[in-house]
Amino acid sequence: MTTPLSDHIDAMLHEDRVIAPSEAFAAQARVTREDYDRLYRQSIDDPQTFWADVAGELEWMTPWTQVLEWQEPHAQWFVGAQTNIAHNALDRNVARGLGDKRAIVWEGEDGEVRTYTYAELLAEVKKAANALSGLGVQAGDRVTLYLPMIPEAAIAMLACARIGAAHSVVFGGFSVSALSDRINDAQSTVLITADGGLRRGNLVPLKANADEAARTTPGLQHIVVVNRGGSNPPMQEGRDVWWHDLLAGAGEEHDAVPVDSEHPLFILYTSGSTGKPKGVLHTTGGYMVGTYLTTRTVFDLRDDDVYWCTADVGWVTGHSYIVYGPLLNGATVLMYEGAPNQPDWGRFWDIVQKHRVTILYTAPTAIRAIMRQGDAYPNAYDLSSLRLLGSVGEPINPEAWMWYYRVIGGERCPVVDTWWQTETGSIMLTTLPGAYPSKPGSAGLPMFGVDAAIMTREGQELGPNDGGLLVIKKPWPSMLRTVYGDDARYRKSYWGEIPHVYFAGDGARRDAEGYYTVMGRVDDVLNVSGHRLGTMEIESALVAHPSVAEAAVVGRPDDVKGECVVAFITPQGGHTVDPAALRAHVSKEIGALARPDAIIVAEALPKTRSGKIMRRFLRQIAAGRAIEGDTSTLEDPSVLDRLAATEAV
Ligand code: 6R9
Repeated sequence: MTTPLSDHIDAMLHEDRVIAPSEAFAAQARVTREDYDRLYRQSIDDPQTFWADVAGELEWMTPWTQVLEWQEPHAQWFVGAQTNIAHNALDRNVARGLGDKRAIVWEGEDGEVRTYTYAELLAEVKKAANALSGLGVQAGDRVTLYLPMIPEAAIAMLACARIGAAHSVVFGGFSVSALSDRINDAQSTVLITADGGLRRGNLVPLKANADEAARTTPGLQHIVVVNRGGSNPPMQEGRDVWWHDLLAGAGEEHDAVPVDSEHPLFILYTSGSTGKPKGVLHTTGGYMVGTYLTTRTVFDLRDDDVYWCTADVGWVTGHSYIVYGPLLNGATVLMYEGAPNQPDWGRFWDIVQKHRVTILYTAPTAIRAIMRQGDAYPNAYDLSSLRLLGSVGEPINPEAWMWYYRVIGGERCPVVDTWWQTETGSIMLTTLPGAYPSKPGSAGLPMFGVDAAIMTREGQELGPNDGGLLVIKKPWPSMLRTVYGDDARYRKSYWGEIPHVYFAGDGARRDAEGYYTVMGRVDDVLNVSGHRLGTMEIESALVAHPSVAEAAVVGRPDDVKGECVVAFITPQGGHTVDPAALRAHVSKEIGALARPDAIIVAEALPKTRSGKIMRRFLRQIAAGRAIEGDTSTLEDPSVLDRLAATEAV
């Protein structure tokens, strides 16, 4: 926990532009400034009434007896109530007349388009629910999903929710060992995957990875395979079954299983500051209410919107803002399978034009990558359907914000920068469009029910413009409930760092008007292209290679990825280091996203006399900066000069 606040801080502190929403937008906004002020106050002063009102818009099979039961650090929301989130997302919307409305419009990387209405999606989910039950999956069980961005990913998630099984979605870019670890940690008996997913014209071999992972997952009994690529992978008799065969044989009738409000909905693994990823556990009722409300208000959602979130369902943004939040609201969700530059960097704008997308929610890394290619790509398309833009995953630098606003939004669309985390389940900080003006680079104001503050490590609350640690002082409905199988880690990581508050792990400051600017992680977690990676995970992968004795991984600011991975290693005696082999090894251990951009091979790493590696100095060296700070605690300060003089490979 020694990382200084990120280098973005300077640029952001000097940013003072304020962009007000257009009068046209403000006039029709779902939440006006007065609404926000009043509702925010109520949500903090009288959360029970505020949340009961929101929850009342959804269907519950049994009502709650109490809105919140808080025994720090454990919350129960809508105590005693029973509901089902898939029922609320599908049956409820069909019942209120949305059966023929498009729920999912999917575009494959190869240009294929498939559409599901709410009635069609419900029918598929019912069959999938019956199919999973047929494989012996019961309420309370876990099912692992390792899928590309295809409609079956959403169908499988909703089918799990419908029968009360928790899904654990593993991002398709993760490696065999990452998949196997997650299957074992969740003790899943069923894995749903595909033969492959299309990425830059290639079929990512998901089934082959699943087969390899299954060698080290003794509890796994079934692998269900969606035929995405027509590639005919080997199928193991008795264990593997095609998704389409399974669904063809499944019954069409299915009533959603009422589950307790606190029944587990999903586990999603995310990197922390220690080696092993944390299985963040979310439960049903509070998560449902949180994603429902935030999708509606943050995106100012309307009946005729075509809403596109470019995230992958393997990340929390895909869970909350591709699947649950938008479908609970009866929205039309666009889902895209592939890469943003396939066949070229105009792909996003081609999709916006073709499907008349009205709301676009993407990540700063994508914006910066596209921005680099020049304005010609977006300018070649008709983007006039867009009315709202969103950003998520990492701090957005003011330049990228302005470009997004100007070139993509035509200075017509508000940009909502949304800060939240896997753990928070739904958006926590943002400037509601139409209610308040945006300040580029600053996420903005707290969402309803979010009692945020900036504190010192000692728990002292800081005033305007002081940089410190972002904390949340009160429980909120969509908060994580625990770390799956490791409640001690939950208590320690989130409620044990600073007494009696939720510690987000981010550095931030708040200005005099209450706008929060989030600077980045203050722990040993990197944010590479909006994806969280633990430096210790990468270090363990590196030292597992025979040629590596010691490894220290740090982040380096990167114009496109936000941050990239720099690895300092010392070789194992008698071995020479092959950088290509090391990168391939990290890819195999974790996934391509964790591959070091630069590897610096050294004779020694900077260590204190007690043997602790001083990453602070490594970060300075990685960024090409002069060494700052007290080097006298180092065992051998001359190591720093030698490292700075070493070329990366
Ligand atoms: C939703 C998501 C969470 C971490 C978080 C922070 C960073 C996300 C941000 C942002 C600044 C924003 N982060 N959104 N930083 N401004 N708008 O990304 O979840 O993958 O768990 O990452 O991402 O550092 O702590 P997750």
